[in-house]
Amino acid sequence: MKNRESKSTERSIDRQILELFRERSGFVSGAELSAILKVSRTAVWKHIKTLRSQGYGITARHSSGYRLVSAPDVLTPAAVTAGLTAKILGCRIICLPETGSTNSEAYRLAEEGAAEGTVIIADSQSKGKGRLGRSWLSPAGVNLYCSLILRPPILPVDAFKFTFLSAVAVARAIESSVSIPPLIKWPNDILLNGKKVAGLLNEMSAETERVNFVILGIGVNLNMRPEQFPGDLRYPATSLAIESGLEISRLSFVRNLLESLDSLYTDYLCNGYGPVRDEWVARCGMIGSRVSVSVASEQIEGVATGIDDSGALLVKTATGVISRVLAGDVEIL
Ligand code: BT5
Repeated sequence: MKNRESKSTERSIDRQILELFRERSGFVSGAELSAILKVSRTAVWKHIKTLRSQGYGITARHSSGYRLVSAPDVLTPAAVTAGLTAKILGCRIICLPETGSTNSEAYRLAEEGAAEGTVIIADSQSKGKGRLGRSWLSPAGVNLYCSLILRPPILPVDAFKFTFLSAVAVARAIESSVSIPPLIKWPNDILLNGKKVAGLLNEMSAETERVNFVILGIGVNLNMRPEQFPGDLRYPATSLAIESGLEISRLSFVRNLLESLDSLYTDYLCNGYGPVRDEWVARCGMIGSRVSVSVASEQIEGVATGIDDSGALLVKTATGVISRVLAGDVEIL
């Protein structure tokens, strides 16, 4: 127990040092660091050495102190939380080098009582989950795979709203990384230049009248290369790097995403679902388009006219009948 506490104190000092470096762009003296962190100057030096061993470029100058010159694109709790202003999301961040599925891990932790706002991030997944038993390709070192635990005071019938909320958050985060506008495709895809760049998988635990928790599972292809995509994917797929030609910082992306999710979630708790719905509709690339929807063994073709209050897609067929589609796969024709 004591050992675990001292490890977490050590990590929190690492995080505070990174936060101080980010607040000041220049040098921070060893004396100042030791006064703020309430540790000896020798201890400060040890923490600087640890951060360097994790890939942080920190220069030391005798007369001026320490300065951060580069940070590795490695997802660690200290790096993700440094300077994060999110109020609810990210209260606890767990970064795993590999796991089966971040959703399964989050579900297990939520059942054990993990707090709302807990975030699980993995560098790679060996059993990344898509919908309906499909799998999500999750190679190491290039993308983002994360799951968040929320405990919203809602009825189970309202849980679908969280797929819409995370789609808007992912679209916002993509928009702040590249200059190509992302489009949302009902129910759980984000497209860039018409190709799938992110997928969402929300799961929940509920009783008849109460949601115990919701898991928001988010996978975003950030730096995946063309040769890493197999030829048999359901829809054309891509990554932010392929479309923009830029190397995307996973760290900046996940921080943007957590900030977006946090602000949308707090707004949802104060002002309800209306603003999320409006932004989702504005960002949805298929309203007014001809679509073909597979629902179980049935195929419905028509024009997507909108979504209803239960999140169902409304499709107007050639006969003028409006079909409500609650779940299915959509192809934009
Ligand atoms: C989804 O399912 O799009 C939901 C994906 C959610 C993944 C995240 S990662 C973090 C969290 N933990 C998990 O275990 N899951 C979530 P669906 O609409 O069913 O799409 C799955 C289909 O997309 C597959 O059958 C493939 O054809 C294709 N696919 C698989 N991996 C892909 C990738 N990385 N990029 C684009 N398409 C992919």
